[in-house]
Amino acid sequence: MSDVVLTISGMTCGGCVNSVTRVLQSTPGVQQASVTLVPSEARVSYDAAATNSEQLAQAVAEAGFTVTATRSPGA
Ligand SMILES: [Cu+2]
Repeated sequence: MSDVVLTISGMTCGGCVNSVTRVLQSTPGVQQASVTLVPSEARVSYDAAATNSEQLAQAVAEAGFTVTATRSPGA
C-alpha cells in the first residue's frame, strides 16, 4: 500500500471535506482517504497497482477542487 498527501485548494467547509472524501474513497484502488480542512489536505492510502497520485488529483479536480501539491507523508 502506498500513501500520499495531497494539498488541496478550494475547500471552504465541512461539505467540501465530505465531497473530497467521497470522491477519493470511490476511486478504484483507494483503501482509505482522510481529508482535513486545516490544513487543506487529503492523506490517501492506495494500491499503487490500481491507481496513482495523478489519478487521485484528477478525481479531486472532477469534484471541483484543485490539487496544488503532492508529497509523501512525513515529508
Ligand atoms: Cu464547502
